[in-house]
Amino acid sequence: TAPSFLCGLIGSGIARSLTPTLHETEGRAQGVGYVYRILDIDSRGGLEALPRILGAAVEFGFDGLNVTHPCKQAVMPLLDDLSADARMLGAVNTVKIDGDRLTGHNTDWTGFSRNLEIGLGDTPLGGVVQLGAGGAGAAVAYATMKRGAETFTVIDADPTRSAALADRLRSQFPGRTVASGGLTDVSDAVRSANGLVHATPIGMAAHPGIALDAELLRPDLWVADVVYRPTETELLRRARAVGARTVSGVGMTVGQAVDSFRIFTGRDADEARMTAHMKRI
Ligand code: SKM
Repeated sequence: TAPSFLCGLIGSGIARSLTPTLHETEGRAQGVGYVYRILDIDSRGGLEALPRILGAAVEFGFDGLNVTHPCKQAVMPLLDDLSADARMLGAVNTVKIDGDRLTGHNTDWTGFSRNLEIGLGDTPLGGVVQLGAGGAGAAVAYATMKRGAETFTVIDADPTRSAALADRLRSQFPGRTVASGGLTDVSDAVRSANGLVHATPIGMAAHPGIALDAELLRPDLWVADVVYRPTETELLRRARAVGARTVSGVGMTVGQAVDSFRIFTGRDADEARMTAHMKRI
């Protein structure tokens, strides 16, 4: 008989997540049984319920869990082991369950890293400016540094938040040049950068618009977005219009699912098939 897998997503406000259908559709395409459940902490007592939900998943024989906001740090002390990168990043979005042994991984950064690789090939990243230092920001900054950004400037509307991320990156990547700033620093930073990573919620359907003055976009500036809905944000549209190379957020969402699928099942997911599915839903 074909193998079967039981997985899920723990977090808050996740009823409309696309991850369950990405996993289940890929499982079906591979001819294996695959059930992927939403385990929303909001209806189960909030963050305090996390140990209980995790324990229940182990008891019920789950193979693995994705973990999203606001549980990516809170889950860490509940695990037996962490991948080196998850430990370094200080965030877990994927938990592999083997019997009663729980191992934490992070596929947000691997997903974004491969997305950059697919989108930009082996073009050197050069100097990079990133807008947004929140949860997604930490993972994409880590990926960008790992892929060899020469210099890195992180900007956030809350400069204490960008300063904190910059401090973390300096200790993760000793010897590399990392700067931080607030919104008044955007123009100068973008003018002297080769690439722009956008990691704020602006551009999502609920937060329409663009996070910087579109006049700052230029043909020789590559632009990567983490926002994946809509698939073409205003930022990407304007960047493409001036002839810039663009990398869409769809790839990061698919990339984290591909990597989590492999961790949960030991099987490779078909990235092109998952991307096609993601664009259909
Ligand atoms: O890290 C991912 C997570 O694996 C799944 C997810 C979702 O489905 O909303 C969001 C991200 O945090």
